Amino acid sequence: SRCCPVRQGMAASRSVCVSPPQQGVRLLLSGLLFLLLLGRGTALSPDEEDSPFGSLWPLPQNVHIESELYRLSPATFQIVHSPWSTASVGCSILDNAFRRYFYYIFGSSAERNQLAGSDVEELTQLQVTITGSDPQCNQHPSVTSVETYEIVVTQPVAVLKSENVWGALRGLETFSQLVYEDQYDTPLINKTQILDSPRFAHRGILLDTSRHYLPLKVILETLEAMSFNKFNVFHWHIVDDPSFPYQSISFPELSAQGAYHPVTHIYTLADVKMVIEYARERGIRVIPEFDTPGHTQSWRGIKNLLTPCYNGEKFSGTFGPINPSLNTTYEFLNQLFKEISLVFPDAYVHLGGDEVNFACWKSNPAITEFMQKQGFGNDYRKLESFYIQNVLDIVTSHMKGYMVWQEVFDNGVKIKPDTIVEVWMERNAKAELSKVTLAGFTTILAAPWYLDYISYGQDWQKYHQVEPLHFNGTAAQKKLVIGGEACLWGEYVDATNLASRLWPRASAVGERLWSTENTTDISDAYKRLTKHRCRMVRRGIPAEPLFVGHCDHEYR
Ligand code: CP6
Repeated sequence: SRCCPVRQGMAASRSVCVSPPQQGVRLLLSGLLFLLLLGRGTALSPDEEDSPFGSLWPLPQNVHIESELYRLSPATFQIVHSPWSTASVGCSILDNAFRRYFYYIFGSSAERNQLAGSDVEELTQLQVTITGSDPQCNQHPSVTSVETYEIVVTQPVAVLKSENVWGALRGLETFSQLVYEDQYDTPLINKTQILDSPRFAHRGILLDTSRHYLPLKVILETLEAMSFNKFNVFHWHIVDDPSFPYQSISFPELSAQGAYHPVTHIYTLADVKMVIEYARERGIRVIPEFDTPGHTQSWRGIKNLLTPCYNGEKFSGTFGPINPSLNTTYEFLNQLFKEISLVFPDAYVHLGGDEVNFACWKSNPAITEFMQKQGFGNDYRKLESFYIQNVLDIVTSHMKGYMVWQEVFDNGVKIKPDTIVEVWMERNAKAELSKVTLAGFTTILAAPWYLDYISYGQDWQKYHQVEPLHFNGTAAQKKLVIGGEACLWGEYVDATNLASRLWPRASAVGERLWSTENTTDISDAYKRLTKHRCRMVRRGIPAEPLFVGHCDHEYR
């Protein structure tokens, strides 16, 4: 059956607050509504398959949907700055978002005649009010950005209020999700009140552009899809062993020798700036990861940077992690991170530090000698710590904060108190969260959300059911968990399958990180996510299906 006012109207027939009602009450109410709708001459029966929350995803923290309906006409509807807003035309981040969301709300139906619904009152405007003295139109989002917003949909104008542009962007997405179409394609919206803010401040997606080069278009599409799911961090695992696509200004030989192709498979400064601006316009931070000292095989363009590995007495012909024993290593890293600090505006860079293989370091006589001189004995973790501490000092000197993978903490490296430790190992992840937060570090969780791991069936449910704060710790410890990331490592992903592998499975992570802890009704989530997935498809993201079925838009 097609999307019609009965389905959503039924769903919205009562005041809906965040916990779904009892089945009995629900049946009674839908029965009553059925009669009511029959009275209005609508011939379709109520459909139990809709969520009371329609297609909202992630579920806002406080939602109140009423039965009263308004229609929207693409010919007259406007998204505008309210006269009381501290922002106005010229705040390009909002002007552009208004245009984008107008298009998402009406799509191609903007051309069509609106035949039906003349008995329904019209909603003519969405007025957006920024209340803060600084709307932050020209700023970049940060970990402390306020994303709270409030929506009141009532006749004749709807109002969206937020302190600054970041909340407004989230609210525009939610508003667009409230609009649906009846059987005559008339856009409708229920009388609604929403007060919403994220549960976690850091809601990230990791893309890996080293295992496969991802064309700019794919990255931008991902950022767009992230905004549909209220993600706010793009963790750009930009380089790794297989390739080095970042074109450095200071060290062009890195991509010249390390990229899959020195011209076509690189990200130029202009490309990087475009990614950052496209992300900013959607309230998304870009955190680049330059993973060292391991995962650096592609950095071969720099002479004497990687450790030569030995076979007994002689050079084996292969190279290992970055050589931590040479001064030239740190001179190079200082130059590189100076550039990175200027190119990427976010307050944080990710320094990796994961999976360092000590075998090559162990084989190299010069490293052995350095170990003796430093008094490290046989403990290569001390050598790793020495290296990482140098890198941390370099990055600090360029006024950046840093994120690291959990091994850096596990190996006892001295890290600044505001370091963010990313927990990625599935085994003992809860114990790790306890340990990291007990030591007072801020942390984000990635371990349960490795989306490159695929299996038969609806694994999104497993991602949705994760509770990031279910670990042993005090309230103060739990406060240190600022969010999480869905990781899409690139071994088996390129432009051909990225979108369908990521969406809507990452949407489950998006809801876990945005909505309340008790947003756990999996059958309600299924209904909303099915529609949300169809909406992503309609908006051009080839998100894979959850299960058998069809999308309403397939008929149009
Ligand atoms: N690449 C880098 C990877 C992984 C990590 N770092 C990884 C390891 C194990 C799994 C998934 C990904 N491919 N640089 C670890 C953070 Cl299961």
